[in-house]
Amino acid sequence: MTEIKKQYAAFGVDVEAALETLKTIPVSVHCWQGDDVIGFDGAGSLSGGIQTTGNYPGRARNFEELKADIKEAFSLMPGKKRLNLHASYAILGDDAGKVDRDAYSYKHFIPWVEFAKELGLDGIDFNPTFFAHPNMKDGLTLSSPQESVRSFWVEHGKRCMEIAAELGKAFQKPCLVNIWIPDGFKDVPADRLTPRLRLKKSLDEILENYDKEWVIPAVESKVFGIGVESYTVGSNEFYQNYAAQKGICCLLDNGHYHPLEYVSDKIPALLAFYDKVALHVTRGVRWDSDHVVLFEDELKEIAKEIVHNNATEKVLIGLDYFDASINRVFAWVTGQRSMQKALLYALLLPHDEMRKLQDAGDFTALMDLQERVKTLPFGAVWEEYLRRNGLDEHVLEHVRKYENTVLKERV
Ligand code: RNT
Ligand code: ZN
Repeated sequence: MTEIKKQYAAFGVDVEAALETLKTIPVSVHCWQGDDVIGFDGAGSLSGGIQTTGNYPGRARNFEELKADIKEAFSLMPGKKRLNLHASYAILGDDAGKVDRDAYSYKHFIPWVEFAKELGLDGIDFNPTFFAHPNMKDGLTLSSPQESVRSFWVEHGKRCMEIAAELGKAFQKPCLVNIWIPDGFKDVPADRLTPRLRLKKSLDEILENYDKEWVIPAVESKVFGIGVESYTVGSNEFYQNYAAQKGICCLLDNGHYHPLEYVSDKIPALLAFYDKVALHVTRGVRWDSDHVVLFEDELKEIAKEIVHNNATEKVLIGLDYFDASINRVFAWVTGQRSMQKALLYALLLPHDEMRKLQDAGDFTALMDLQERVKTLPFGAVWEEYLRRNGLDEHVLEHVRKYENTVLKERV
Protein backbone atom coordinates (compact mmCIF):
# COMPACT_ATOMS: atom_id res chain seq x y z
CA MET A 1 0.00 0.00 0.00
CA THR A 2 2.83 2.47 0.72
CA GLU A 3 3.93 2.52 -2.90
CA ILE A 4 0.34 2.87 -4.07
CA LYS A 5 -0.37 5.70 -1.67
CA LYS A 6 2.70 7.47 -3.05
CA GLN A 7 1.42 7.14 -6.59
CA TYR A 8 -1.87 8.75 -5.58
CA ALA A 9 -0.08 11.36 -3.46
CA ALA A 10 1.83 12.44 -6.56
CA PHE A 11 -1.56 13.59 -7.86
CA GLY A 12 -2.42 15.23 -4.55
CA VAL A 13 -4.79 12.42 -3.52
CA ASP A 14 -4.94 11.08 0.04
CA VAL A 15 -5.87 7.38 -0.08
CA GLU A 16 -6.48 7.06 3.67
CA ALA A 17 -8.87 10.00 3.64
CA ALA A 18 -10.77 8.44 0.73
CA LEU A 19 -11.12 5.13 2.57
CA GLU A 20 -12.32 6.92 5.69
CA THR A 21 -14.94 8.95 3.82
CA LEU A 22 -16.29 5.94 1.98
CA LYS A 23 -17.18 4.30 5.30
CA THR A 24 -19.55 7.16 6.10
CA ILE A 25 -21.68 7.12 2.91
CA PRO A 26 -24.84 5.04 3.29
CA VAL A 27 -26.26 3.10 0.36
CA SER A 28 -29.88 2.02 0.61
CA VAL A 29 -30.11 -1.51 -0.71
CA HIS A 30 -33.47 -2.54 -2.18
CA CYS A 31 -35.16 -5.64 -0.79
CA TRP A 32 -36.79 -6.48 -4.14
CA GLN A 33 -33.80 -8.00 -5.96
CA GLY A 34 -34.31 -11.16 -3.90
CA ASP A 35 -37.78 -12.13 -5.08
CA ASP A 36 -38.23 -10.49 -8.49
CA VAL A 37 -40.31 -7.63 -7.00
CA ILE A 38 -43.18 -9.97 -6.07
CA GLY A 39 -43.62 -9.08 -2.39
CA PHE A 40 -45.60 -10.93 0.27
CA ASP A 41 -49.05 -9.44 0.02
CA GLY A 42 -50.48 -11.75 -2.53
CA ALA A 43 -49.84 -10.11 -5.88
CA GLY A 44 -48.03 -13.16 -7.23
CA SER A 45 -46.92 -11.31 -10.35
CA LEU A 46 -45.48 -7.98 -11.33
CA SER A 47 -47.40 -5.27 -13.17
CA GLY A 48 -47.28 -1.55 -13.84
CA GLY A 49 -44.95 -1.49 -16.82
CA ILE A 50 -41.95 -2.95 -15.02
CA GLN A 51 -40.64 -6.42 -15.66
CA THR A 52 -38.19 -8.90 -14.25
CA THR A 53 -36.85 -11.35 -16.80
CA GLY A 54 -35.26 -14.75 -16.26
CA ASN A 55 -36.12 -17.81 -14.23
CA TYR A 56 -32.93 -18.65 -12.39
CA PRO A 57 -33.79 -21.06 -9.58
CA GLY A 58 -33.87 -20.02 -5.92
CA ARG A 59 -36.21 -17.03 -5.78
CA ALA A 60 -37.09 -16.13 -2.17
CA ARG A 61 -40.77 -17.04 -1.69
CA ASN A 62 -41.45 -15.79 1.82
CA PHE A 63 -40.12 -13.61 4.64
CA GLU A 64 -37.84 -16.30 6.05
CA GLU A 65 -36.22 -16.99 2.68
CA LEU A 66 -35.86 -13.32 1.81
CA LYS A 67 -34.30 -12.62 5.21
CA ALA A 68 -31.83 -15.45 4.73
CA ASP A 69 -30.87 -14.14 1.30
CA ILE A 70 -30.54 -10.57 2.52
CA LYS A 71 -28.35 -11.78 5.36
CA GLU A 72 -26.12 -13.65 2.94
CA ALA A 73 -26.00 -10.82 0.39
CA PHE A 74 -25.43 -8.07 2.95
CA SER A 75 -22.62 -10.06 4.59
CA LEU A 76 -20.73 -9.72 1.31
CA MET A 77 -21.39 -5.99 0.87
CA PRO A 78 -18.84 -3.53 2.25
CA GLY A 79 -19.80 -0.16 3.73
CA LYS A 80 -22.73 1.46 5.44
CA LYS A 81 -26.08 0.01 4.42
CA ARG A 82 -29.74 0.85 4.76
CA LEU A 83 -32.58 -1.44 3.73
CA ASN A 84 -35.05 -0.16 1.16
CA LEU A 85 -38.47 -1.77 1.64
CA HIS A 86 -41.65 -1.73 -0.41
CA ALA A 87 -45.04 -1.76 1.30
CA SER A 88 -45.85 -5.01 -0.51
CA TYR A 89 -43.33 -6.71 1.81
CA ALA A 90 -45.65 -6.23 4.79
CA ILE A 91 -45.63 -9.10 7.26
CA LEU A 92 -49.39 -9.40 7.61
CA GLY A 93 -49.60 -12.48 9.82
CA ASP A 94 -53.19 -12.96 10.98
CA ASP A 95 -54.22 -9.84 9.03
CA ALA A 96 -53.53 -11.60 5.72
CA GLY A 97 -56.62 -11.46 3.53
CA LYS A 98 -58.31 -9.08 5.98
CA VAL A 99 -56.24 -5.93 5.76
CA ASP A 100 -55.57 -4.26 2.43
CA ARG A 101 -52.90 -1.73 1.49
CA ASP A 102 -55.07 1.18 2.59
CA ALA A 103 -54.88 -0.15 6.15
CA TYR A 104 -51.29 -1.34 6.58
CA SER A 105 -49.64 -0.11 9.73
CA TYR A 106 -46.29 -0.04 11.44
CA LYS A 107 -46.91 -3.35 13.19
CA HIS A 108 -46.71 -5.09 9.81
CA PHE A 109 -43.14 -3.89 9.47
CA ILE A 110 -41.82 -4.37 12.99
CA PRO A 111 -40.30 -7.75 12.05
CA TRP A 112 -38.30 -5.91 9.38
CA VAL A 113 -37.09 -3.39 11.94
CA GLU A 114 -35.96 -6.16 14.23
CA PHE A 115 -34.16 -7.84 11.36
CA ALA A 116 -32.47 -4.62 10.20
CA LYS A 117 -31.29 -3.96 13.74
CA GLU A 118 -29.95 -7.48 14.01
CA LEU A 119 -27.89 -6.81 10.88
CA GLY A 120 -26.66 -3.50 12.29
CA LEU A 121 -28.10 -1.46 9.44
CA ASP A 122 -28.17 2.31 9.38
CA GLY A 123 -31.94 2.49 8.86
CA ILE A 124 -34.85 1.59 6.61
CA ASP A 125 -36.27 3.50 3.64
CA PHE A 126 -39.78 2.94 2.45
CA ASN A 127 -41.90 2.86 -0.72
CA PRO A 128 -45.66 2.72 -1.07
CA THR A 129 -46.51 -0.01 -3.58
CA PHE A 130 -48.80 1.46 -6.23
CA PHE A 131 -48.62 -1.58 -8.53
CA ALA A 132 -49.29 -5.31 -8.61
CA HIS A 133 -52.74 -4.93 -7.06
CA PRO A 134 -56.33 -5.38 -8.33
CA ASN A 135 -57.13 -1.77 -7.45
CA MET A 136 -54.99 -0.51 -10.32
CA LYS A 137 -57.84 0.28 -12.71
CA ASP A 138 -57.01 0.74 -16.39
CA GLY A 139 -53.39 1.01 -15.29
CA LEU A 140 -54.13 4.02 -13.06
CA THR A 141 -53.79 4.60 -9.33
CA LEU A 142 -53.38 8.12 -7.89
CA SER A 143 -54.53 9.66 -11.17
CA SER A 144 -57.58 7.47 -11.62
CA PRO A 145 -60.84 9.14 -12.67
CA GLN A 146 -62.66 6.65 -10.42
CA GLU A 147 -62.85 8.31 -7.05
CA SER A 148 -62.98 5.01 -5.12
CA VAL A 149 -59.75 3.90 -6.80
CA ARG A 150 -57.98 7.22 -6.34
CA SER A 151 -58.94 7.48 -2.69
CA PHE A 152 -57.88 3.89 -1.97
CA TRP A 153 -54.40 4.75 -3.21
CA VAL A 154 -54.34 8.07 -1.36
CA GLU A 155 -55.09 6.13 1.82
CA HIS A 156 -52.27 3.75 0.99
CA GLY A 157 -49.93 6.71 0.58
CA LYS A 158 -51.02 8.18 3.91
CA ARG A 159 -50.53 4.86 5.72
CA CYS A 160 -47.05 4.64 4.25
CA MET A 161 -46.17 8.11 5.51
CA GLU A 162 -47.25 7.03 9.00
CA ILE A 163 -45.27 3.79 8.80
CA ALA A 164 -42.23 5.71 7.58
CA ALA A 165 -42.35 8.07 10.54
CA GLU A 166 -42.13 5.06 12.86
CA LEU A 167 -39.32 3.55 10.80
CA GLY A 168 -37.42 6.83 11.06
CA LYS A 169 -37.90 6.99 14.80
CA ALA A 170 -36.90 3.36 15.25
CA PHE A 171 -33.43 4.11 13.88
CA GLN A 172 -33.32 7.80 14.81
CA LYS A 173 -32.59 8.46 11.14
CA PRO A 174 -35.07 10.01 8.69
CA CYS A 175 -36.79 7.57 6.37
CA LEU A 176 -36.98 8.33 2.65
CA VAL A 177 -40.44 7.61 1.26
CA ASN A 178 -40.32 7.34 -2.49
CA ILE A 179 -43.51 7.70 -4.48
CA TRP A 180 -43.49 6.03 -7.85
CA ILE A 181 -46.72 5.24 -9.67
CA PRO A 182 -47.11 3.32 -12.92
CA ASP A 183 -49.96 5.52 -14.26
CA GLY A 184 -49.95 6.15 -17.97
CA PHE A 185 -51.39 5.18 -21.34
CA LYS A 186 -50.32 2.78 -24.02
CA ASP A 187 -51.62 4.97 -26.79
CA VAL A 188 -52.30 8.57 -27.65
CA PRO A 189 -54.27 10.09 -24.76
CA ALA A 190 -57.37 12.19 -25.25
CA ASP A 191 -56.54 14.30 -22.19
CA ARG A 192 -53.06 14.79 -20.83
CA LEU A 193 -53.80 17.45 -18.26
CA THR A 194 -56.63 16.12 -16.12
CA PRO A 195 -54.83 12.93 -14.97
CA ARG A 196 -51.94 15.14 -13.86
CA LEU A 197 -54.28 17.43 -11.96
CA ARG A 198 -55.74 14.39 -10.22
CA LEU A 199 -52.24 13.16 -9.36
CA LYS A 200 -51.41 16.59 -7.96
CA LYS A 201 -54.52 16.51 -5.79
CA SER A 202 -53.70 12.98 -4.58
CA LEU A 203 -50.15 13.92 -3.67
CA ASP A 204 -51.39 17.01 -1.83
CA GLU A 205 -53.67 14.75 0.20
CA ILE A 206 -50.92 12.23 0.98
CA LEU A 207 -48.57 15.01 2.05
CA GLU A 208 -51.15 16.94 4.02
CA ASN A 209 -49.87 16.03 7.42
CA TYR A 210 -46.68 14.01 7.62
CA ASP A 211 -43.90 13.89 10.17
CA LYS A 212 -41.34 16.37 8.86
CA GLU A 213 -38.73 15.29 11.35
CA TRP A 214 -38.56 11.64 10.38
CA VAL A 215 -39.91 11.44 6.85
CA ILE A 216 -38.33 12.65 3.62
CA PRO A 217 -40.89 12.36 0.83
CA ALA A 218 -39.66 11.97 -2.75
CA VAL A 219 -41.31 11.65 -6.15
CA GLU A 220 -39.84 9.49 -8.92
CA SER A 221 -40.58 10.41 -12.52
CA LYS A 222 -40.35 8.22 -15.56
CA VAL A 223 -40.46 8.54 -19.30
CA PHE A 224 -42.39 5.38 -20.21
CA GLY A 225 -43.08 1.78 -19.18
CA ILE A 226 -43.85 -1.47 -20.97
CA GLY A 227 -47.46 -1.25 -22.14
CA VAL A 228 -47.58 2.43 -21.17
CA GLU A 229 -45.43 3.83 -23.93
CA SER A 230 -47.30 6.93 -25.01
CA TYR A 231 -47.92 8.92 -21.86
CA THR A 232 -46.71 8.93 -18.25
CA VAL A 233 -48.72 10.94 -15.76
CA GLY A 234 -45.75 11.38 -13.39
CA SER A 235 -43.35 12.84 -15.92
CA ASN A 236 -40.10 14.61 -15.14
CA GLU A 237 -41.46 18.13 -15.56
CA PHE A 238 -44.53 17.30 -13.51
CA TYR A 239 -42.62 15.99 -10.52
CA GLN A 240 -39.78 18.47 -10.60
CA ASN A 241 -42.19 21.36 -10.44
CA TYR A 242 -44.31 19.60 -7.86
CA ALA A 243 -41.31 18.88 -5.64
CA ALA A 244 -40.01 22.44 -5.93
CA GLN A 245 -43.37 23.89 -5.04
CA LYS A 246 -43.98 21.55 -2.09
CA GLY A 247 -40.42 21.56 -0.75
CA ILE A 248 -40.03 17.81 -1.11
CA CYS A 249 -37.39 15.77 -2.84
CA CYS A 250 -36.97 14.50 -6.43
CA LEU A 251 -35.80 10.96 -6.93
CA LEU A 252 -33.78 10.38 -10.08
CA ASP A 253 -33.74 6.83 -11.44
CA ASN A 254 -31.11 6.67 -14.16
CA GLY A 255 -33.22 4.22 -16.16
CA HIS A 256 -36.02 6.76 -16.43
CA TYR A 257 -34.71 9.18 -19.04
CA HIS A 258 -33.88 9.17 -22.69
CA PRO A 259 -30.64 7.29 -23.27
CA LEU A 260 -28.65 10.45 -23.97
CA GLU A 261 -29.84 12.25 -20.86
CA TYR A 262 -27.53 11.68 -17.92
CA VAL A 263 -28.41 11.61 -14.25
CA SER A 264 -24.80 12.61 -13.50
CA ASP A 265 -25.66 15.95 -15.11
CA LYS A 266 -29.05 16.22 -13.42
CA ILE A 267 -27.65 15.81 -9.88
CA PRO A 268 -25.71 19.12 -9.89
CA ALA A 269 -28.60 20.85 -11.65
CA LEU A 270 -30.91 19.89 -8.80
CA LEU A 271 -28.30 20.56 -6.11
CA ALA A 272 -28.44 24.19 -7.19
CA PHE A 273 -32.04 24.30 -5.96
CA TYR A 274 -32.71 21.43 -3.59
CA ASP A 275 -31.38 20.56 -0.20
CA LYS A 276 -31.61 16.83 -0.96
CA VAL A 277 -31.69 14.67 -4.09
CA ALA A 278 -32.54 10.97 -4.00
CA LEU A 279 -31.30 8.37 -6.47
CA HIS A 280 -32.32 5.01 -7.80
CA VAL A 281 -29.11 3.71 -9.24
CA THR A 282 -29.79 1.14 -11.91
CA ARG A 283 -28.52 0.15 -15.37
CA GLY A 284 -30.84 0.41 -18.30
CA VAL A 285 -29.87 -1.51 -21.39
CA ARG A 286 -31.77 0.07 -24.32
CA TRP A 287 -34.74 0.68 -22.01
CA ASP A 288 -35.47 0.85 -18.27
CA SER A 289 -34.43 -2.77 -18.01
CA ASP A 290 -33.05 -2.59 -14.45
CA HIS A 291 -29.93 -4.62 -15.23
CA VAL A 292 -27.45 -5.16 -12.40
CA VAL A 293 -25.42 -2.03 -11.71
CA LEU A 294 -21.86 -2.40 -13.00
CA PHE A 295 -18.70 -0.32 -12.57
CA GLU A 296 -19.23 1.74 -15.70
CA ASP A 297 -18.48 5.25 -16.89
CA GLU A 298 -21.86 6.82 -16.09
CA LEU A 299 -21.84 5.28 -12.62
CA LYS A 300 -18.40 6.82 -12.06
CA GLU A 301 -19.72 10.20 -13.19
CA ILE A 302 -22.72 9.90 -10.85
CA ALA A 303 -20.39 9.14 -7.94
CA LYS A 304 -18.12 12.02 -8.97
CA GLU A 305 -21.00 14.49 -8.82
CA ILE A 306 -21.91 13.28 -5.34
CA VAL A 307 -18.42 13.28 -3.91
CA HIS A 308 -16.92 16.34 -5.54
CA ASN A 309 -19.85 18.57 -4.74
CA ASN A 310 -19.57 17.64 -1.06
CA ALA A 311 -23.04 16.19 -1.38
CA THR A 312 -22.61 12.82 0.33
CA GLU A 313 -25.23 13.88 2.87
CA LYS A 314 -27.46 15.60 0.35
CA VAL A 315 -27.68 12.84 -2.22
CA LEU A 316 -29.52 9.82 -0.88
CA ILE A 317 -28.18 6.84 -2.75
CA GLY A 318 -30.53 3.92 -3.33
CA LEU A 319 -30.25 0.93 -5.64
CA ASP A 320 -32.97 -0.31 -7.98
CA TYR A 321 -32.28 -3.31 -10.21
CA PHE A 322 -33.75 -6.77 -10.51
CA ASP A 323 -32.22 -9.58 -12.49
CA ALA A 324 -33.78 -13.05 -12.37
CA SER A 325 -31.52 -14.54 -15.03
CA ILE A 326 -28.50 -15.06 -12.78
CA ASN A 327 -27.97 -15.96 -9.14
CA ARG A 328 -29.97 -13.25 -7.36
CA VAL A 329 -27.62 -12.95 -4.39
CA PHE A 330 -24.69 -12.49 -6.74
CA ALA A 331 -26.65 -9.85 -8.66
CA TRP A 332 -27.42 -8.01 -5.43
CA VAL A 333 -23.82 -7.99 -4.20
CA THR A 334 -22.35 -7.07 -7.57
CA GLY A 335 -24.60 -4.02 -7.91
CA GLN A 336 -23.90 -2.79 -4.39
CA ARG A 337 -20.15 -3.34 -4.78
CA SER A 338 -20.21 -1.47 -8.09
CA MET A 339 -21.74 1.53 -6.33
CA GLN A 340 -19.10 1.35 -3.62
CA LYS A 341 -16.35 1.03 -6.23
CA ALA A 342 -17.63 4.09 -8.07
CA LEU A 343 -17.70 6.11 -4.84
CA LEU A 344 -14.17 5.05 -3.98
CA TYR A 345 -13.01 5.81 -7.52
CA ALA A 346 -14.52 9.30 -7.28
CA LEU A 347 -12.95 9.86 -3.86
CA LEU A 348 -9.56 9.08 -5.39
CA LEU A 349 -9.74 11.72 -8.13
CA PRO A 350 -7.69 14.94 -7.91
CA HIS A 351 -10.76 17.09 -7.95
CA ASP A 352 -9.23 20.39 -6.80
CA GLU A 353 -6.56 20.19 -9.44
CA MET A 354 -9.08 19.34 -12.16
CA ARG A 355 -11.36 22.19 -11.15
CA LYS A 356 -8.44 24.63 -11.20
CA LEU A 357 -7.57 23.58 -14.73
CA GLN A 358 -11.18 24.00 -15.82
CA ASP A 359 -11.40 27.45 -14.28
CA ALA A 360 -8.09 28.44 -15.86
CA GLY A 361 -9.45 27.35 -19.21
CA ASP A 362 -6.59 24.87 -19.65
CA PHE A 363 -8.67 22.12 -21.18
CA THR A 364 -5.59 20.48 -22.71
CA ALA A 365 -4.02 19.87 -19.30
CA LEU A 366 -7.42 18.87 -17.92
CA MET A 367 -7.80 16.15 -20.53
CA ASP A 368 -4.26 14.99 -19.85
CA LEU A 369 -4.93 14.72 -16.11
CA GLN A 370 -8.33 13.07 -16.56
CA GLU A 371 -6.76 10.40 -18.75
CA ARG A 372 -3.69 9.81 -16.59
CA VAL A 373 -5.65 9.12 -13.41
CA LYS A 374 -7.53 6.33 -15.16
CA THR A 375 -4.50 4.03 -14.99
CA LEU A 376 -3.68 4.58 -11.32
CA PRO A 377 -3.73 1.31 -9.30
CA PHE A 378 -7.35 1.60 -8.22
CA GLY A 379 -7.77 -2.19 -7.94
CA ALA A 380 -5.26 -2.37 -5.10
CA VAL A 381 -7.05 0.34 -3.12
CA TRP A 382 -10.37 -1.43 -3.65
CA GLU A 383 -8.88 -4.70 -2.38
CA GLU A 384 -7.55 -2.87 0.66
CA TYR A 385 -11.02 -1.46 1.32
CA LEU A 386 -12.52 -4.94 1.10
CA ARG A 387 -9.84 -6.29 3.40
CA ARG A 388 -10.60 -3.61 6.01
CA ASN A 389 -14.25 -4.67 5.79
CA GLY A 390 -13.27 -8.28 6.42
CA LEU A 391 -14.09 -9.15 2.81
CA ASP A 392 -12.35 -10.21 -0.37
CA GLU A 393 -12.99 -10.42 -4.10
CA HIS A 394 -14.29 -13.98 -3.99
CA VAL A 395 -18.00 -13.19 -4.01
CA LEU A 396 -18.80 -15.95 -6.43
CA GLU A 397 -17.30 -18.66 -4.22
CA HIS A 398 -19.42 -17.62 -1.24
CA VAL A 399 -22.51 -17.32 -3.37
CA ARG A 400 -21.98 -20.71 -5.00
CA LYS A 401 -21.73 -22.31 -1.60
CA TYR A 402 -24.97 -20.65 -0.53
CA GLU A 403 -26.57 -21.72 -3.78
CA ASN A 404 -25.56 -25.32 -3.31
CA THR A 405 -26.69 -25.53 0.28
CA VAL A 406 -29.68 -23.18 0.51
CA LEU A 407 -31.04 -21.99 -2.84
CA LYS A 408 -30.93 -25.43 -4.46
CA GLU A 409 -33.43 -26.71 -1.91
CA ARG A 410 -36.07 -24.24 -3.10
CA VAL A 411 -38.06 -26.19 -5.66
C1 RNT B 1 -40.12 1.63 -11.74
C2 RNT B 1 -39.38 2.40 -10.72
C3 RNT B 1 -39.58 1.96 -9.30
C4 RNT B 1 -39.51 0.46 -9.11
C5 RNT B 1 -39.41 0.02 -7.67
C6 RNT B 1 -39.73 -1.41 -7.51
O1 RNT B 1 -39.77 1.96 -13.02
O2 RNT B 1 -38.02 2.42 -11.02
O3 RNT B 1 -38.67 2.60 -8.50
O4 RNT B 1 -38.46 -0.10 -9.80
O5 RNT B 1 -40.18 0.83 -6.87
ZN1 ZN C 1 -36.75 3.31 -9.56
